[in-house]
Amino acid sequence: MTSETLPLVSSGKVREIYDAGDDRLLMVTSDRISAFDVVMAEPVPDKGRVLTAMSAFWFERLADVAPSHLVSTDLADAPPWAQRPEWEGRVMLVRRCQMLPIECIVRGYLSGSAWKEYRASGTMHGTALPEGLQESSRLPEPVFTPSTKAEGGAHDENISFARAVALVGDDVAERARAISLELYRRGSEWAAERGIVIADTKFELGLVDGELVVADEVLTPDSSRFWPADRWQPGATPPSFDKQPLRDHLDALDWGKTPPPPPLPDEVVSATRSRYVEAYERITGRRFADWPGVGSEG
Ligand code: Q0N
Repeated sequence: MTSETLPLVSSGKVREIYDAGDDRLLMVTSDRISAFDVVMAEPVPDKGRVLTAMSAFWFERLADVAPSHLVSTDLADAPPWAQRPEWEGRVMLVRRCQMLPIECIVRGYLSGSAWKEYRASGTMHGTALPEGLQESSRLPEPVFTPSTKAEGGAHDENISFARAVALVGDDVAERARAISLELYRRGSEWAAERGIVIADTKFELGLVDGELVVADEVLTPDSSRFWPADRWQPGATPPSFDKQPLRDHLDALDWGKTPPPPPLPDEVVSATRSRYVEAYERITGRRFADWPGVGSEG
């Protein structure tokens, strides 16, 4: 089967999803990287494997909080048309679920759009926060701040919990919030003990036979803000654990942050790759070299 006839279901900035039959999907995570919402021309080698391996680690580790959509990361379990050596280590065979039409965001620190809102009005997601917080301050407790997908590439739109209830129902909304908060609590505590602050994160949940399952990717640098714990301090913007070499490079250029992206020097690509691998090894305690496909030139 040629690429034109692969059963593509969706193609995103960094990931393709294929219909694997039998109520299964095959998610293939690429090595593409974006900065300031623009996808760079050069891939970051092994980034797709790092994201896949890290999600698989969390799905397993957090399975007692909620079941996940993950069936297998073994390429041998994928359909015959998927047996491409370059996909080794970056595929997830998953259960097809009915995705909730909300993004389940949890924030533990005041950053990004939440910091901008607080600075302007003393609130986060419309709710008052204590006075005196600074950029990057740790919140008194993690907060569930759901959003919906905006149309046509616009940014996501914050929604109230009441609006989430209207979209998915009382019971599902409450379970989604409880699961999201617990995943964040457990994951961020684990990561913090290993020198990585997870400032905030986005979960995508779905339903299978009436049961909520964790879909998409989980607690990766692409779905979360990762900060080096030793660089965190209230009142400053910590560097991104994974993308800072890339951002520093782009900031030094006179680039308008609109396509086309500037070409990336090898050193920037290589430094960025190292940060992803380091995040994986710190969080999992496993050697990335042991993950399928690593070093196989795929
Ligand atoms: C799915 N995406 C892209 C929401 C979707 N396990 C699943 N079952 C059914 N559908 C999907 C999954 C997964 N994972 C995921 N598309 C379909 C991810 N997001 C993008 C943003 O909007």
